[in-house]
Amino acid sequence: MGIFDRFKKKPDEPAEAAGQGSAPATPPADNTAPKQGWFGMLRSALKKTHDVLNTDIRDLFKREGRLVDDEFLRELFAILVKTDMGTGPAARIRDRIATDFRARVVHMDEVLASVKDEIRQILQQTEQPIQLAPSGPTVILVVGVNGSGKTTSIAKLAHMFRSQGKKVVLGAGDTFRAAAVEQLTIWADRLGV
Ligand SMILES: Nc1nc2c(ncn2[C@@H]2O[C@H](COP(=O)(O)OP(=O)(O)OP(=O)(O)O)[C@@H](O)[C@H]2O)c(=O)[nH]1
Ligand SMILES: [Mg+2]
Repeated sequence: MGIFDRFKKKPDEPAEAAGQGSAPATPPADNTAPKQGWFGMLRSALKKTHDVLNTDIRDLFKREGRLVDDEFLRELFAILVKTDMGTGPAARIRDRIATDFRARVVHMDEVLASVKDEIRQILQQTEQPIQLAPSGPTVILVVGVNGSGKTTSIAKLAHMFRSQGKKVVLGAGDTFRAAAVEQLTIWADRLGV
């Protein structure tokens, strides 16, 4: 089965717990990969966003369409915030829908096309290079809501810095979180940090 075939599998397959206190992200071991697989884990992590966008946004609409007014925009904003995308992107999408459709009766497909287009634009923001300290160690503090990919991103950064010949030290910031240290230790072992 190819990588993309995995994404095509039906979403109602058994999935690990997602969202709050997400399943710890660990690198895929050569012969000991968990049954669900690496891409299954990614799919599980995005399940909450996927479900909210697919269900709650659809519930906003009536079969005959819905007037885009302040109430609609308020409801849309609340649904978008629930996906954990952050209030900034949620406000951007709400404002885009207001610009495109305010005072019109719309159907879901029209609105979804604009939502998707705006999300694509948000994801295409210009990258900001990491500023390293001119001398001595650089400290990078990674913060984010539960399950948003902090530890995975830390592992990616560690890998990148290591491949540039830099030395990396990993430290768990929230040692009260279940398995915080163990999870980092597994990544560090795999990365040779
Ligand atoms: N689709 C997708 N999934 C990701 C990405 N980064 C991480 N994940 C998945 O999201 C889930 C959570 O990732 P973590 O790196 O553990 O997130 P975290 O922010 O450290 O989670 P907590 O420590 O529980 O708050 C894991 O299943 C990861 O495999 C990404 O860039 N894309
Ligand atoms: Mg983490």
